[in-house]
Amino acid sequence: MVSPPRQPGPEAGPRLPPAGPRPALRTRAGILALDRTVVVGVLNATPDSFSDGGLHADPGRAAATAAEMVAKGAGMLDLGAESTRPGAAPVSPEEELRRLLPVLRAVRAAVRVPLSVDTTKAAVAGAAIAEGADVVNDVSAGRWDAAMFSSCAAAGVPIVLMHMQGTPATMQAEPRYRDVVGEVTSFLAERAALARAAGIAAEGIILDPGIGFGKTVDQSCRLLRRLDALVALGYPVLVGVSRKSFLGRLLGGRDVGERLFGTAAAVALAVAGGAKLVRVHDVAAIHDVVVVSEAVLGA
Ligand code: HH2
Repeated sequence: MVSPPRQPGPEAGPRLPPAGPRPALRTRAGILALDRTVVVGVLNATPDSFSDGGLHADPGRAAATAAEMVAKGAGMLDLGAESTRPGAAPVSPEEELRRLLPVLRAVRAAVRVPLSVDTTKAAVAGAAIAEGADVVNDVSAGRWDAAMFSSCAAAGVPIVLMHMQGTPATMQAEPRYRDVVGEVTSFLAERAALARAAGIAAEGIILDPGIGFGKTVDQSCRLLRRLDALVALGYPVLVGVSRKSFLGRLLGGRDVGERLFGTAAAVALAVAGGAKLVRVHDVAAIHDVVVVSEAVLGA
């Protein structure tokens, strides 16, 4: 005899958050709904990014990749022109703009999804906004340029606030925390409060634990495991795990190009933990990971 299917009870496991006001990001390009996790495609116009360095410096090629990423499921694209990989040297604002603007213009003409610009410099952010960028992604959370929050507030542009211990040149030397989840969460709560005090709307703030930015493998895993602590602050959370070195270390020294399954596992768990945006290089594969993760969480 076939037993009847079990009805899921309240004890059935983690679920999507209860219906409330629909989470959304207000950008100049319109409202980006966040009730489904958004796949953010990474496009680096850098010669030296750890995984796609040199691939998208040509505007025509970048625009073609951007269109393909959108066709494969990216809801937003993140354009960077200064690498933040461990050990990376800083570049001048002039050099950053020289790399970024031709690529941004070509990508802007090719796709309609919101574009974020990955920069810590207010002058670069301002020039990118003037050329059509919709979001600023600041891995320093506004600490490295005193004008960053006021520029975003004046332009009415949302900002991603990311946690980092140290600087890219030094951050992986010896990261130390007493309580990595507590410290990252309170740092981001404080930066969000300062951003709001500078005039950035609450619907214009996204928080990011900064996986791999001054974190050991264990600390990165712990932050992913306890993403709920960050989600509880009430802002959308973005997670960037794509191809990162903590995955390579967990997988016995896998190269950057061999970390897709590791990335997929980390993304699935980030979605389960409440991430609303996932920043990735492999858009098509991770789009599938997100769709299946959400279907299971919502069942
Ligand atoms: N990771 C990287 C760069 N920018 N921004 C946010 N908000 N979160 C991240 O986790 C994050 C980020 C590093 O990845 P990538 O851009 O591929 O490399 P590089 O910094 O070498 O350009």
